[in-house]
Amino acid sequence: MNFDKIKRSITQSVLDVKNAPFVREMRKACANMYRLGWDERNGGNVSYMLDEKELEKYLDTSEYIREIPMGFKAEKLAGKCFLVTGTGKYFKNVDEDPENNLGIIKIAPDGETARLLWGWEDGGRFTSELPAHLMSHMSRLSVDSENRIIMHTHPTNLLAMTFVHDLNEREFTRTLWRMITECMVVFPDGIGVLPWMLCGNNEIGEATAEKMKEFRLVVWANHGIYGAGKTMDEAFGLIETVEKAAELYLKIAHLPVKNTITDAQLKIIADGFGLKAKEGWLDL
Ligand code: 2HA
Ligand code: ZN
Repeated sequence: MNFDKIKRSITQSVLDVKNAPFVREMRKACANMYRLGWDERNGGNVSYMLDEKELEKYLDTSEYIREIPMGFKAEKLAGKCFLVTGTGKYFKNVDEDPENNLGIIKIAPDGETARLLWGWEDGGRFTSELPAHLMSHMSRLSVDSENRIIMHTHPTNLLAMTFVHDLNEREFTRTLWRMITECMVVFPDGIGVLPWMLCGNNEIGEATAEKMKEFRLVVWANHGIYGAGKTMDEAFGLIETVEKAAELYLKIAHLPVKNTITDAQLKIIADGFGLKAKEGWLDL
């Protein structure tokens, strides 16, 4: 045993993976998402790209428990480590039982195999939406090297809105921008929208990742939403704001509107915060 290994084994007896700050963030996020009613049963999934140096404080990243084939290639992520929610697992249970509901994987050099470093103690595996997650990580990293989180969930009001609103992404975003003054501040870059597609496969993963090159938010019509962020708070905050705006939309959609936020006012908000609304999405 070399010195590093001895040091790590001593530290590990003190530092428990399930209480590492990044695992705590994931436990808290899943608990909040469940509490908000966004993640019924096994709905939703989250992936968090970890800093390997930080992870090494808790476990030996060169040793793995088992290998799990991913069914797609993510060469650009070879060697990267992710904390991921498990397939068939309930967000409701993540906080009290992280070792069975979460896993930490390291993408093998072939880019097609996930090496399990920790978690899924009951023999479980990563979310069925791993293709959409890892492909979206690659897209976001290509435009923002600091992106770490991809979050998928089923927010109730947003889902309802996809049944009754035009799915044109410019119109969908503009409606939401008008619902709360804060929306322009939170997502001036707009929201991408995909039509209904079958979930859990590479095709929807590729379509989501394509949109993620342009947007941090991608709606899956009649299903849910994907959000991306540098931090758990950023991804969560984006989705939370969209969901609140969708709730307002549903409360007023059937009523005669007497006051609204105009496009000129949306521009004032963007200017006031030093932001730029997505090019061509305001009618000025
Ligand atoms: O894994 O949300 O999209 C549960 C889902 C699938
Ligand atoms: Zn889903």
